Amino acid sequence: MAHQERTFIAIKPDGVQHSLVGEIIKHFEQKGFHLVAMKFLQASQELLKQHYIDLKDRPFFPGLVKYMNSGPVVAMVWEVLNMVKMGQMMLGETNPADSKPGTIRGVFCIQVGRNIIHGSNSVKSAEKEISLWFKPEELVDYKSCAFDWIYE
Ligand code: IDP
Ligand code: MG
Repeated sequence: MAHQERTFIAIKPDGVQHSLVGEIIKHFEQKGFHLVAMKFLQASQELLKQHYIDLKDRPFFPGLVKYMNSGPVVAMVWEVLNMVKMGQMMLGETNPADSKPGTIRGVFCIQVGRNIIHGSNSVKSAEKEISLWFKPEELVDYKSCAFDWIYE
């Protein structure tokens, strides 16, 4: 059976303000990602500083935290085979200017500081991020009726 990995994906405040929540979720749903958890919240500065801790010494860090805290976000956990590669393919590059046209960042945004979506970039960071944003009981375990039509 195909081994699936979990990733943490967040629609950032600009994605929410541009009314792209449904559109973005549709991409993951239709591609065949398996939804495990989802919530709508305005993240605290503390949570965001933890989330982006690896970037704390970068010059854009204060602006990044302010941007991410400026409005609500949609936090999600999705499961998919080979999630790092698949996530990169779906999201595009960090800088929308370098993102291919078919990717979420390639289609819906222009600048790196307003790139509308976050996705984990390793299995380890996904685990860290999921435990930061979700309690274990918020992760739902169920079988998708489409599983055997998505995986061979
Ligand atoms: P990622 O989101 O593609 O994993 P990271 O390098 O981890 O990219 O950076 C996290 C986030 O920080 C980016 O998605 C973007 O919102 C923001 N960011 C990264 N580099 C810059 C920059 O040079 N200026 C402003 N914001 C940046
Ligand atoms: Mg990153």
